[in-house]
Amino acid sequence: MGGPVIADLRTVPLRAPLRRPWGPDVTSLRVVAATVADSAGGSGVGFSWTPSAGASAVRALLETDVRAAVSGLPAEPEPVWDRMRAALADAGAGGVTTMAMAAVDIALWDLRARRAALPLVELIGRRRTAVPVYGSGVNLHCPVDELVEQVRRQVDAGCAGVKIKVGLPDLGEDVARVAAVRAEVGPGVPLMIDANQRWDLPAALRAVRALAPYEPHWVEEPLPAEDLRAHAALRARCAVPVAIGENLHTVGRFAEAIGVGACDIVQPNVVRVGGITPFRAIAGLASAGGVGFAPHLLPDLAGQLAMTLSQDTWVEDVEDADFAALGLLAAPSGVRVADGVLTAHTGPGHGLRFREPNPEDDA
Ligand code: SMN
Ligand code: MG
Repeated sequence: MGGPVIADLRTVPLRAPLRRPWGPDVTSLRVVAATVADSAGGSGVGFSWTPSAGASAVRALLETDVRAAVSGLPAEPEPVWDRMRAALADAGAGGVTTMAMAAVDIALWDLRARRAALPLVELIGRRRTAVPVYGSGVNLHCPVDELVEQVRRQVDAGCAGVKIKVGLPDLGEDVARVAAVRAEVGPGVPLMIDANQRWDLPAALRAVRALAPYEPHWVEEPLPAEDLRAHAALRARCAVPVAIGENLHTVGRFAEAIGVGACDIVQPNVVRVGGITPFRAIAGLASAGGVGFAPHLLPDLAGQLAMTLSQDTWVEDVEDADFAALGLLAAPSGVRVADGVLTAHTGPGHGLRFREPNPEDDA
């Protein structure tokens, strides 16, 4: 007799308005919550997530191809992940496919931990009691005084570092903003700059040279994410560490990025890469390849996983954008950010239970 098999997959769309919009076109975040039930009466909760495109496509994939592919399989994340990858291959190796796969993978890890009556962190193996948090913001559109106020709040709250957006059309304006933030936080606080792919190689070289005097801890996504060679060329010609990964979608692409020397730090997003199973594989690659590891967003889950990794890391916290602050949870998860560190004392599983949907969620 084998173990329990997957008996049911249900999905629910949720929409969370942002108290501080991330831009004119990003006023709410979308989550697709998924519940996987097994043949032994167990269940687990997973989710997909996106700030803009993809939620409807992800839900459609889950409701059609993914459900058909996983029904009746052993309710274990690793074999199910392989099966999902094969079943979705014609739709592409990563992107909406991995975003959909993540919902099932996360649900199966939750289910495994609940079956064992253990918090997910304990099931995987806790290596630390807390992880530091850095303050982040989607703030390229914010006037400089608001930007400075934001990083001040974050430093006052104990954040271990701060990250701001750069990549304005006028490099002089970027320099003035980074200078103002560095002056506000002082020399000792790690200050990261994130260009969200806005430069080409000559522009990145110019910008990084102009911003280097403010000692950025890293420059994030200086170039189009798919151009790993250009990142390697930039790294060869500038001293500021390069961080990429929020727009890489597969373990293979992370291996390639590390292999060609595209970055100093990798930043997988646990949803975009396909869930906990590949996220942990990428952490292993980073560790073996001697590059840093800093999860992209989703501190509610990435923070729990960070506690189980061999390498030290920190997690990214955007003001008002954790699941509790977004009003997405039915009950407190046990994940908490206070005094600049994230702690997790959840019940069995990852502790994330989503609220019921309402009519606005489907709009
Ligand atoms: C970012 C990307 C996507 C959504 C929010 C924020 C940003 C980051 O690039 O690194 O935080
Ligand atoms: Mg980024």
